[in-house]
Amino acid sequence: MNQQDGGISEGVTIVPTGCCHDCGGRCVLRAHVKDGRIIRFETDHGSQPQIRACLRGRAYRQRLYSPDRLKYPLRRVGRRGEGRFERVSWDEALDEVASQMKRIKEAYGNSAIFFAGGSGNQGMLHGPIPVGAMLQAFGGYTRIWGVASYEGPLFASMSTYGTIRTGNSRDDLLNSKLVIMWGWNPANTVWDPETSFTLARVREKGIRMVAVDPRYTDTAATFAGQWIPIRPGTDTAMLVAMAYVIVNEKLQDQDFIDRCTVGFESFCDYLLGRDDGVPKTPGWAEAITTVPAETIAALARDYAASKPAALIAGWGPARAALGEQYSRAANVLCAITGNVGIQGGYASGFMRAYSSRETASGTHGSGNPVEKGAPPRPNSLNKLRGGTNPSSARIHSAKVFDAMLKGRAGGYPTDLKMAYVVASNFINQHPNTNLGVQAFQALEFVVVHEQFMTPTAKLGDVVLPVNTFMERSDIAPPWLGSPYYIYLNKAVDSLHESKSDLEICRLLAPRLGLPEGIWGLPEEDLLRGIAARRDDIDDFDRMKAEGVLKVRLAEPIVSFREEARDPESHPFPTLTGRIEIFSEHLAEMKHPSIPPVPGYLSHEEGYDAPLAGKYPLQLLTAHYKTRAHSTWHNVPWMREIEPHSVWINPNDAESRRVRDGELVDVFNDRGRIRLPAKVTERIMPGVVSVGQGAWYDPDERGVDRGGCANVLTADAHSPGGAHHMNSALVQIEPALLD
Ligand SMILES: Nc1nc2c(c(=O)[nH]1)N[C@H]1C(S)=C(S)[C@@H](COP(=O)(O)OP(=O)(O)OC[C@H]3O[C@@H](n4cnc5c(=O)[nH]c(N)nc54)[C@H](O)[C@@H]3O)O[C@H]1N2
Ligand SMILES: Nc1nc2c(c(=O)[nH]1)N[C@H]1C(S)=C(S)[C@@H](COP(=O)(O)OP(=O)(O)OC[C@H]3O[C@@H](n4cnc5c(=O)[nH]c(N)nc54)[C@H](O)[C@@H]3O)O[C@H]1N2
Ligand code: SF4
Ligand SMILES: [Mo]
Repeated sequence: MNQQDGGISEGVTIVPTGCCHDCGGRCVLRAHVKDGRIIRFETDHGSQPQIRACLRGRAYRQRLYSPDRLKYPLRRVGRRGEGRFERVSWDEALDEVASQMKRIKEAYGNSAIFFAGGSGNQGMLHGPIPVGAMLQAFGGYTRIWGVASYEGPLFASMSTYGTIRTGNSRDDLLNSKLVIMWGWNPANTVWDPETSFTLARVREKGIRMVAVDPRYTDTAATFAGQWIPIRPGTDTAMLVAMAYVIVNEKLQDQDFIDRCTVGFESFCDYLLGRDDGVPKTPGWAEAITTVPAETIAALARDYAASKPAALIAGWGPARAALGEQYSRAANVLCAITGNVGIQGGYASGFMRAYSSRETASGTHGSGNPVEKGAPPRPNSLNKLRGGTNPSSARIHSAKVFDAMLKGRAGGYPTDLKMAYVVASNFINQHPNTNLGVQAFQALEFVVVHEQFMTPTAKLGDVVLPVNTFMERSDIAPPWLGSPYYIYLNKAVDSLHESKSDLEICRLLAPRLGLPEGIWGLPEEDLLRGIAARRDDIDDFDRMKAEGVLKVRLAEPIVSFREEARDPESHPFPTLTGRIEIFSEHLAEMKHPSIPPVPGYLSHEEGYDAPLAGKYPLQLLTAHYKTRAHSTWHNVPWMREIEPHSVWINPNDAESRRVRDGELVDVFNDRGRIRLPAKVTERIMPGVVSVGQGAWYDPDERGVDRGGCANVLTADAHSPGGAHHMNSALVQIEPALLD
């Protein structure tokens, strides 16, 4: 492993490690360590596909060695949230946490403990994983359903295809004749490290690429030959109108439809307006989407004629009111053109391509005692294996704040009394941040494991300093589904008094009266155990030495290859064994917002809602180039590259006297944020965008000077679980000088 490399510089050891925040990647870093300090990073320059780190990973020294790292355990003094803390010893801090946990368990039962395990660390050993196991051994906890990232696409993928494994190997895009990147911006969001490189090759090969996005993204600018701006929240209308053109002009793949799908006729009834009298023509969609009817019809014809073609429906448009409908409609368009199960085609869906199989059950299991015996919640896909856990003991992540405030009286499964926060900037990253502050204020106890004093840590009663992945060892699987693992060798000792989440559990478990269990074992033994349960990690020592294991596949992945060829012998994993354009399972839900065939519906914060009279701008809260969520927010190099701002079209700016670079207020009934305006043609009129993840920082009047997007987003979700983070109506005005 730690090879000495005299060619680099005297006394430097190169440690193969990596980066594994929740950023769309998981990349190789090779740390040059001298005298116990990392002096520079390199990345993968080995065999293709290379797992090359992005700008954020390369800047990791500024995060690791930041003067703002939490250095020792802290205990709140003064009001919760005031931000005043005193330094305490680890013993004092852990005794306090253990005694509060025992008290709360005794008084209210385990379901009163809310576990906010976030996405900050994506390694398989550290972060929330050991804490979840500890809480489970302690008698259980309440947790969320409704993952902000993808609950809509997941619901759609499961209900259409019965699985989340719907992707093809990334380089299969080179076999496509047309690539439609719908609400998908991997030039910023990575979506596995080889994606941008592949898109560059696709472009070089002369394959036509189209971007459909209200913003002229870096992806559109770099790769696409055509940008189609579309009004947010209306994509379903355009997809449905494309299907109308295809069916009307008989461009569908009828053979594929007959062999592999159910419900095409019902879908045609909807398209042709047989049930509601409204044919879903391009003209109908133009009025809704602002996309010219000719553009819609041309893209439909092009997509149907350019077989194989890849329609990649990103998750951003699905992180919105009725996001499930958009994802379902995209899946159905892929299916009716027969682009499923073939090279160069794409099924869309959830889009995981590769995933290893666990050969034995993990140590952490899914036996949370609090969920035992709870019936499935309404609208869950409880008849399908592999969807979101349908337990009605869980609380949707958009409603946790409301649940904390109202409890059982508000119809929630329990009364929450404490939050155990690990690797999550919960307040900042969940909708309606101002409500979140109130909710956290109402709890009896809050403990936070963190690396920095985030807006959430500030609400802690006890804050425990955690080390980073440079200071411990771990294994990380890919973000979405490329075939590789990275092994993160510990590069330097833990800084200050910080410890890993695992070490914290090791010290806390005995205080909670729990046996040593897994926490007593050395890190490497645990990692060997994790690796041994994977059928594709055949050489642990080599992976550890090289810092990466690239799984060689016998052939590139094309999801549903067998199913599409011979659905009789290889049924799709749905209830009918076919792709479900019409879903009986959805029909049984009898929910007006879950039609059994996908369809366009308006909603309470749509462009045409009454509220738009007061708040006429549609807010997008896209994932930001220089941060992974709120992580890296406080890294100076990242701030320099792209300062935080609100994107606004010159038309909208002019009518509001907003000037480029000047401070503006973005507001609605939920709150007000203040940040500089970026006046740009790169966003369509009527739409503004605030990258998610900037740190909430309210002044004495409650104006958030940090520019946290979630001050403005609604704590709401669609019946299938989609978050509404891209469906907030707002207004903008120049900030008052003060
Ligand atoms: N740099 C960076 N990369 C990341 C992350 C990060 O925080 N920072 N986070 C990672 C994680 S955890 C996730 S889940 C993924 C998320 O990946 P995505 O969900 O794909 O990312 P977003 O940026 O939210 O959305 C993608 C695009 O959708 C567009 N969009 C939003 N609403 C609409 C709409 O109504 N219609 C259309 N057509 N387009 C719309 C946005 O303008 C944006 O360009 O990203 C991952 N990658
Ligand atoms: N408006 C809006 N909000 C969004 C989104 C959106 O598109 N729009 N996207 C959503 C999505 S897709 C996601 S996934 C969520 C992500 O939301 P979060 O999971 O809250 O992600 P982060 O904001 O990155 O916060 C992670 C925290 O973990 C800490 N951390 C890192 N490593 C460790 C570790 O090893 N141990 C511990 N204890 N802490 C660690 C970091 O310092 C950081 O503060 O945000 C969601 N929020
Ligand atoms: S932030 Fe993500 S994409 Fe960038 S280096 Fe780290 S793991 Fe890779
Ligand atoms: Mo996410």
